[in-house]
Formats: sequence, C-alpha cells, structure tokens
Amino acid sequence: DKAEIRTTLGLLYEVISNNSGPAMNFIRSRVERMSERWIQAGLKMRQSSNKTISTQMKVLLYPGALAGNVGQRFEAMVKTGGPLGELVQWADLSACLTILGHNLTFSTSQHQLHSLIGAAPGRGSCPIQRPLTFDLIYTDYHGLAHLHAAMGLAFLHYQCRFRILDSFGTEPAFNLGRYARMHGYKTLWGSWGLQPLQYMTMFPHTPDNSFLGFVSEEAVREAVREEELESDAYRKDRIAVIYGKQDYMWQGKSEYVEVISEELETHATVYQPPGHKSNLPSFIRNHGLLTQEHFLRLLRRAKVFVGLGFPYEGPAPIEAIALGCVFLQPRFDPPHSSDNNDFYKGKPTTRQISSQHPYAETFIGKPHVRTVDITNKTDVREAVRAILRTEVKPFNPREFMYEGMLERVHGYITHQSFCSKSVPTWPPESALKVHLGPLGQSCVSVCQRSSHVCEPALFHHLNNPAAFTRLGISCSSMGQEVNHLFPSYSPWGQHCGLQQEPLLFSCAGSDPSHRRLCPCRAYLPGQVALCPDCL
Ligand code: U2F
Repeated sequence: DKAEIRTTLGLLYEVISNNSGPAMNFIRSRVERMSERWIQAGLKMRQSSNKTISTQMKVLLYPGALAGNVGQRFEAMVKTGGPLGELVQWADLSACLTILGHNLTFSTSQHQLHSLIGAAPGRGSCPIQRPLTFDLIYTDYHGLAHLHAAMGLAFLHYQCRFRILDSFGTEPAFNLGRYARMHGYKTLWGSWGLQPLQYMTMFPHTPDNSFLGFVSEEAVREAVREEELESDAYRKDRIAVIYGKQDYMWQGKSEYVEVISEELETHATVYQPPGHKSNLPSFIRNHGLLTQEHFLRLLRRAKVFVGLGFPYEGPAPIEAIALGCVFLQPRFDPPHSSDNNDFYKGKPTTRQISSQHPYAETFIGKPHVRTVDITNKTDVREAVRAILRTEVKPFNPREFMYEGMLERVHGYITHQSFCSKSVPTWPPESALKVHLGPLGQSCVSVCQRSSHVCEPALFHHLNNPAAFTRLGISCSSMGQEVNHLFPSYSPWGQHCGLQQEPLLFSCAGSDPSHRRLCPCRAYLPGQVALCPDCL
C-alpha cells in the first residue's frame, strides 16, 4: 500500500488512548493543540507533491524512557520541572508519521512490548521467535535494552529496522563496541553497533546521525484567536522570562539575573513544591511550572528569554525565538564536554559545547541570539540594552516548521534503508563535493567552512585510491585500516589511508596528524538534513 497524506489525527488519538500518566498527557495535549496546523501542513505537502511516494510502513513507537523503572522516575519529574524535550519529540514524531499516512502502534509498557515483538512461548525452555511485523521501530537508548531482552537473538537480525531517538547524538567511534573499548571511547551509552544514521538527534549535532528535530510553534497571526489579538496578546512587553524550571539551575546566577532585572520585569516558571519557601530572588515573578500552552503564551509577550546555562540544547530557546523573543545565553569558555562536565560525561560524543545552545548560537545568531560572558556585568547590561533598542521579528528555521519536519521525515522514510547489504544510494553521488581538510579538522568543520554539510552516506564514493588522485595527492603508501579518522592523508610519509570498516566512517573524527578526506554536500535553506534535488 502507498502511504497517503491524512487530513485527520483521529487514528493517533486511538493509538495513544491506551497509555496514561503525566507524560502521555503532555504528549496528548501537545498533539491536540497542534493538530489543526499539522493538518494544514499535510494538505500543503499533498498539493506540492513532486516527491517520491513511499509505501505505508507499519511502525512501532516505543519510548523506553517512559517504560519500566526508568519510566516511573521520568513520569514523576514531568510535573516537577524535569526534562520535557523528549516528550516534545515523541509527540511531534507521532503526529508527523500519522499525517504522512503510516500505520502506528504506540506503547510505553515493557510488558506489552513482549507481546508485540517477543518470542512466543515454545516447548520447554525453547521460545519460538515470530517474524517481526513492524517495518520500523522508533525507540531510545533505554528502549534498545528492552528490545534486546525481548527479542533475544532476533535482535541482531532486525536491528536494521530500529531508529533511536538520541537527543545529544552518538559518534561512530563510540558506536562500535570493540573499537570503542580498544581506543578509549567506551561510554555508558553507545556500543550498540548500529549504523550511525539510525540515531536521530534533537538538533543537527553531528551529521553522522540523522537530525529528527521537532516543531516549534510560531507566532503566525492567522493562528491566533480573534479575542487574543484584540487583547493585545502579541504586544511585546518589557519583560524577560528566565529559562530554568528547577531551583538548582539558578545557583550562582543571582548577579546575572539581577542585572537583567534592572532593565526589565523578570518572570520565571520554576516548579515550587507545595509548602516550600521559594529560594528565588524576591524581584522574580514566578508563575510556577506552566502548562506548555501557558508557557508559550508568556513567551509571546516577552522581549527576552534568558538562559542560565542549563538545560543544555533544549527546545525552549527555539520556541522563544519563533515567538519573537531574543535569546540571551551564557558563553562557555572553555567549552563544556564529556571531559570536563558531569552532564556530558558518559555521553557518546566528543562535541565541545560553546554555549548553552550551540544551535541557537551558530545556526541562528544575531539579532535573535546573543551569547555573552555572564560573569561580566557590563557585557550583560550592554547586551540587554541593545536588545531593548532593537525590534526583532519572530524567526523559525524551516527545519522546525510543520512542513519542514514532514518533508524531512518523509525523506528519511522513503530513502534511508539500513537493511540491505549494498552501499547507500541516498543522497545520490551527484550531491557529492569532495574536500581535503587541513590538519586537525573534522569533516564537520571542513564542510561547514564551505557552507556545506558533511554527508556520511557519501563516504563510500571517496574511499578509494582514485579519490586521492583526483585531488592531486600523490601517495607514497596506501593502506586500509579500521580507524574512524579514515579516509585521510598524513603528510608525514605521504601516507593515504582508506577505511576498512564502513561503520566507522565519521564526520566527527579529527586528529592533529591527519588531513581528512570529506564528503560534503549542499543543503536546502533552513533544512540542513536535506540536499537540493534529492527528495
Ligand atoms: C532539555 O530538556 P528540557 O525538557 O528541560 O528542555 P526545555 O527546553 O526546558 O523545555 C522543553 C519543553 O518544556 C516546555 C517548553 C518546551 O517545549 O515549551 N515548558 C513547559 O511546558 N512549561 C514550562 O513552564 C516551561 C517549559 C532537552 F530537551 C533534553 O534532551 C535534555 O535531557 C535536557 C537536559 O539538557 O534539556
């Protein structure tokens, strides 16, 4: 069957109706609030359709973070200021797949997982593996472990159908268990040996993974109810909203917040346990944790959204910018990383986090984003005054719009295939631009410098001696190695190195003694995951 765009989310409501709890309520109310605009975006996509039609997929959504023991802890945090970014993604992914016409099952129960995909009880102690009826399973790192337990040996056979929602990303060197162990990349997560593109991130972090993202609700005037317009709900007041849902995020930030409060009325949405006295400065107007709808309404009125340094890389700054706020955030110098920071410790990435929200800093930037040294009061004051002097329009990159997410997920579902043994065919070779980087640079930065993006699915085209010849490099020796820095060129001894293990093709890898050979490609404006002419 062909997947046809749906004009209702009715089926999704049925699919999620069996799941309860605060997390599912958050997901449900988000889907309901956004449904009209999902449908509109679907209709637009249908009209403009010059895209490849995909077959209808049978999809299982299994957010492991909501299942079992971990799930109980997660649920308890939903209403007390814990992370909601993952729920935003699960809500948007399920709405997106429904609009694209796929056939969904949604489960947050480990018990149910066994009946959906587990082995049937056989004779004696020998269970019988049933064929997997799902074409795709979206899960997360916790869910992977549950799937592994439920599927036994069949796990290896079917793992090419998995897609892992992995907010911060997994670089290839951490993903391949034996390589990670031998070379010091062994971490708490990682080591599952999937194709790196099977991991799907919240922001375009390392292009070694697929960027899934979410939808940021925009300040579209048509979408606002009449009475809201009349009551001036869109006018920007001279107010700042501080980004920090829990008390501890404010520690050590009082001077910074004070400077801001001298210029603007300062609001917060910090969870307040019943009966507890607030530790917040007295000049803060705290609303308590708000429902997402009310939180976004507050952002609509605000002029500035103020980052305190944590949480890292969440959805809220993108929402604030889309609603016309300027995002003021701390610069991290030295950058935070798994080497020096407890939060990133054990995360399978070598990324250096230069501010609370590197995507906002580098992909969006001024006038919507200002990154400052928050220990320098003068700089902070100047930044706030500059913000107050400037009129800043709402801004939302295409990749965080409804249509942008539909088009991206459609692209992945139609073209990404990890089950065939042959080399990837998407994006097509015509998209390839080969670059030889300088010493010490990763292909992520090499491609970025030429306004392109590194495309790991194109590595296999340049992993051969001819690729070096075409670049005019004469190799005095040529070898194949299992090494995440290859293909690359080493000027000492003029050694050309080819990659022996396709799972180790890595955009992220860099080393001072290697010049990386990089597969770069162009991308659609505001939609880094997709190349022009490859849908
Ligand atoms: C990130 O997790 P968070 O969930 O803490 O990210 P935020 O950007 O703070 O907010 C997520 C959503 O919470 C909503 C808001 C955002 O869409 O509209 N919200 C709300 O409903 N009520 C309020 O009072 C305030 C905000 C990230 F997403 C995770 O992957 C990380 O684990 C975490 C830690 O870095 O940061």
